[in-house]
Amino acid sequence: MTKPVQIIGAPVDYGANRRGVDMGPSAIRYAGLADQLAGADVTAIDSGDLAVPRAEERDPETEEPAEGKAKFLRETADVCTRLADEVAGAIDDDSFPLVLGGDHSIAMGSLRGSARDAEIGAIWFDAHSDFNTPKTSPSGNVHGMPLAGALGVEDFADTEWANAPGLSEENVVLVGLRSVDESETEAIRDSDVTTYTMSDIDEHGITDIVEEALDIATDGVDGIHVSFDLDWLDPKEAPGVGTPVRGGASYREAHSALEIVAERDASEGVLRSLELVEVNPILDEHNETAELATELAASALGKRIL
Ligand code: 5AB
Ligand code: MN
Ligand code: MN
Ligand code: MN
Repeated sequence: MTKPVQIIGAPVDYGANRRGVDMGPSAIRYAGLADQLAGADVTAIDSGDLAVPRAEERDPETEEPAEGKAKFLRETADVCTRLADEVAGAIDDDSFPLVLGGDHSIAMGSLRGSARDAEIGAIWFDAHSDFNTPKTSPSGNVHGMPLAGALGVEDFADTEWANAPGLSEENVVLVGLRSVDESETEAIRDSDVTTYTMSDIDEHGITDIVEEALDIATDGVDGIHVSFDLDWLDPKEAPGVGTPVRGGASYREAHSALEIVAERDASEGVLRSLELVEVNPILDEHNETAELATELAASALGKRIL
């Protein structure tokens, strides 16, 4: 990455069922993010964390918005709006936004910011498809909805904060799926997003799949956002996540995927923004998931061994 990288922490846990994911940005910094980025020859500026009021600060009398079952939707909208401004501001300053979560609900802010004044694509590395809406969600947790939100599916279509008008389904690719709700399956089939399951990775190998994902995501757009949920990895590699699912990507597959992204970026300048989400240090073992996140950031931003 030749641009200076601007680190933006989003210590949000409104979207997840489990407390602790709000400490993700601290854990990732503590695990040595600055050193890892320096090792990748990246110039990094840490702009600190967004101010995120604690869930407990909310007036318990406050009613949830009428849009159905979605917990903390109003608070999520507020943070995502501010995050979108930060991300768009970094891009305007000719830096590269690296967003640290926090739960995955923040992706609506990242994507909306990245898509401001631009057509973008997205690659979504995740065990889950995050394609629920307040009407279909089995849990009411907004971290299961951000892709539907950013694409303006159903209730999200008219929001001034969730959908990213510069992002089209044709340029969205989900990689490594292994846990998709029934309601999500229908919505995905009705959409123009491209999906690769873990079985596709078994069959074709991670390198071919990611090359293909890059072809699709970058086709005819100004650049891409990479959204990386740490639960994409197998829980043996990344235990510090709130919704682990067995049978995930291996340590090497995860690095390999992001190394291929970095290579494509080096030759074609395709990468516009990156986020690493769902690191929960309370559920982690010796901060190893946070440490993995720092290494993966370095791989995505072009770290070379030789
Ligand atoms: B994550 C589930 N589909 O909607 C839901 O970690 C899980 O951001 C969502 O991918 C997992 O609650 C959200 C069952
Ligand atoms: Mn996710
Ligand atoms: Mn997930
Ligand atoms: Mn196949």
